[in-house]
Amino acid sequence: MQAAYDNNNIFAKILRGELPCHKVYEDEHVFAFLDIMPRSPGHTLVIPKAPARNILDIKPDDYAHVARGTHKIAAAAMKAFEADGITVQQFNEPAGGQVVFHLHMHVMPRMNGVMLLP
Ligand code: DGP
Repeated sequence: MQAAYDNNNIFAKILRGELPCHKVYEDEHVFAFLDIMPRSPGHTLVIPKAPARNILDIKPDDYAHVARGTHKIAAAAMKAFEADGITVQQFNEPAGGQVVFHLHMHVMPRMNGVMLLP
């Protein structure tokens, strides 16, 4: 069984305005900001405002908002960075590569010839 949602995770603190971030987008349901360790120019994280540890925890309706937000950010990032493509990535639980336990979608613009950083 997976752990319960922790209200003190870093992204919950960013949502509450307790920690700074570079905000990219916000609406009623989602919040987007630049990743502090970017793996590509414009690497953005899209998170639900609803408390959800990861995809295994989120309600379908809340996940639909995340999908909509990710779709919007991907299209905007393609334009803003004149990208040739976009990588969307998401990790769940430590075994799945998750480090911060508030669901987040990585949106990484890709330019031909520019490698994703590790
Ligand atoms: P993961 O849970 O594996 O998807 O990795 C968490 C990502 O969150 C990683 O790319 C770095 C980013 N990150 C961690 N702490 C902060 C922070 O305080 N601010 C921002 N903007 N990004 C963070």
